[in-house]
Amino acid sequence: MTTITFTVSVLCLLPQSALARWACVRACPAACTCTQEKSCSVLCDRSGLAELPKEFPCEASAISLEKNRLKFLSERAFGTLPSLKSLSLDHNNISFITPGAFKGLSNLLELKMAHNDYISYLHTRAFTGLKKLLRLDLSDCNLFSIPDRIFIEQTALKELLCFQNNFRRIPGAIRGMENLTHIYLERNKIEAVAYNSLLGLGSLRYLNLQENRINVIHDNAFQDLLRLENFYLNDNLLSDLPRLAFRGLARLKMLNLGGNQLTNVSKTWFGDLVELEVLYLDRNQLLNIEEGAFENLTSLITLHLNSNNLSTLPFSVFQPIYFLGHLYLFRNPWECDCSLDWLKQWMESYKLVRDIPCAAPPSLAGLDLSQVVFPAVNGTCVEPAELNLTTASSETTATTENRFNSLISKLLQQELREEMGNGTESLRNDTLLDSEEAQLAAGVGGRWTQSVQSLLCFTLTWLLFGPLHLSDAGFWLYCT
Ligand SMILES: *C1O[C@H](CO)[C@@H](O)[C@H](O)[C@H]1NC(C)=O
Ligand SMILES: *[C@@H]1O[C@H](CO)[C@@H](O)[C@H](O)[C@H]1NC(C)=O
Ligand SMILES: *[C@@H]1O[C@H](CO)[C@@H](O)[C@H](O)[C@H]1NC(C)=O
Ligand SMILES: *[C@@H]1O[C@H](CO)[C@@H](O)[C@H](O)[C@H]1NC(C)=O
Ligand SMILES: *[C@@H]1O[C@H](CO)[C@@H](O)[C@H](O)[C@H]1NC(C)=O
Ligand SMILES: *[C@@H]1O[C@H](CO)[C@@H](O)[C@H](O)[C@H]1NC(C)=O
Ligand SMILES: *[C@@H]1O[C@H](CO)[C@@H](O)[C@H](O)[C@H]1NC(C)=O
Ligand SMILES: *[C@@H]1O[C@H](CO)[C@@H](O)[C@H](O)[C@H]1NC(C)=O
Ligand SMILES: CC(=O)N[C@H]1CO[C@H](CO)[C@@H](O)[C@@H]1O
Repeated sequence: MTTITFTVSVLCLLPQSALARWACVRACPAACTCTQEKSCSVLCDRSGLAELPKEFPCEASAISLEKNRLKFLSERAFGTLPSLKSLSLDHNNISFITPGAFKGLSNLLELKMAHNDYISYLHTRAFTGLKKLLRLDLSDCNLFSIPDRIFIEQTALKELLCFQNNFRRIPGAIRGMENLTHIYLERNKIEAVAYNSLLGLGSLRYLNLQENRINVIHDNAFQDLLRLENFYLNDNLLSDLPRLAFRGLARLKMLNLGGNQLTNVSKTWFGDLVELEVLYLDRNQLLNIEEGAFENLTSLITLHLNSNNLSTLPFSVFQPIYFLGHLYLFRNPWECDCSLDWLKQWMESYKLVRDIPCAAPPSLAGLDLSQVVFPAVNGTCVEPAELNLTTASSETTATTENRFNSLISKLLQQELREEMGNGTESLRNDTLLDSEEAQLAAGVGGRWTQSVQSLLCFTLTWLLFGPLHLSDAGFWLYCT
């Protein structure tokens, strides 16, 4: 019984698939290879074709004509191919598309025409008949603009690739295309994003505008992009953004503003970006980040602030603290004073931050923040300029630990003062670069030898805390 069923099913399928294979191959153009697997695909890449073949198999589901020398597409250039889903004309030399060239391809889903250096113009009816198109690739052509009504029939379009052309503005043709999910417009010459450039793009998840010349973004320009997840605005000429530029973009996961000319980060920009995971603000000229700027970024994992003009970073910028992940701060002129003490502690505690070279004070230039030891009096960081013996001796109510800390500080400080005079210069001597530096910090060459000082230090430690605390790194710094 099973044998019979098996035989029958083979008999039923065999003629059909054989017929299809025969039909696909029968009409195969001379320059092409045709194969019938699940569907009929016609491969004519690199065949030196200067003109389209006269006929394609009418079952054709995919046709590839990449890397030929095609110059011109006439009306109904491909005839009627109701099964055609995918057509690639990448890397040809097409300069003109006759209106109606694709008529007859009513089920085409994907059209690739990238890397045709001479397409500088498209007629309003260039894509007539392509009512089901989902993906259109016009990248690396030579387009300066496209007609506003060119996509009037392509209402289903999801992905539009137009990177590396000569657009000076965002094509008006995309306005209101509510099914678009991906727009690639990087490497054009776009100068502004107008309030209406991106209206009605409610499905958009990916927008790439990087490497343009955008210097102005109008108020509310992104207001309809409520589903946007990945947004590239990097490497443009932005020196400022509208107050509420990203209002409502609650699904945004990645925002790249790197490589612009921003000087301030406003606290109003990112208030709605509760899902943002990665924020790039690198390679700007940031001098200032407003308190609360990152306040609502409760999903943030990575923040790039490297290569800016930041000299300080108030702790309050990161409050409340939920920030977890990576913080990039290198290539900034950091002023390593007490206001960065919190950052140093972060570096040590969380290992999220690395590489914070100090540019100031001059005595610390070139050192990494992680190597700077801030003098502590009464348990809190004190600028060396403020440190003086009067202050230190007035702390009668200090706890034992504080007293110990400040006692050691005082001793060191007194010696340093005696040795180098006063002023911030002495901070240099509180810096531990390596063991040599540590010895300097302890005042080698001073009134005391290092060993006498160490002995005093250990003795004090022992007296006050017992041997346990000798393992404490903080005390080691003082004692070695
Ligand atoms: C200490 O500071 C005072 C006032 O700023 C200055 O006059 C003096 O020369 C300084 N001493 C040393 C040794 O640098
Ligand atoms: C491509 O087309 C342009 C203009 O139609 C022509 O100047 C150029 O020579 C062509 N290049 C090739 C390789 O055929
Ligand atoms: C979006 O696509 C769906 C089908 O995928 C279609 O019904 C709808 O009309 C399209 N939207 C627009 C604005 O054409
Ligand atoms: C940047 O912030 C500083 C200080 O808050 C302010 O003086 C300056 O005007 C701001 N600059 C811009 C371009 O917003
Ligand atoms: C953070 O979100 C709250 C609640 O949505 C809002 O009231 C506040 O203004 C936001 N903060 C900023 C800096 O936008
Ligand atoms: C940032 O620093 C660079 C080089 O250090 C300098 O040329 C530029 O003018 C600075 N920008 C601002 C806004 O201070
Ligand atoms: C030393 O400390 C006292 C008391 O806090 C303060 O009034 C004085 O200005 C300090 N001196 C220096 C040079 O900072
Ligand atoms: C040291 O700390 C104690 C208690 O925390 C405080 O009362 C005192 O004012 C502090 N002294 C100085 C000089 O800051
Ligand atoms: C002992 C020692 O190295 N002192 C140095 C402290 O810092 C000043 C300024 O950098 C130097 O001039 C001293 O030689």
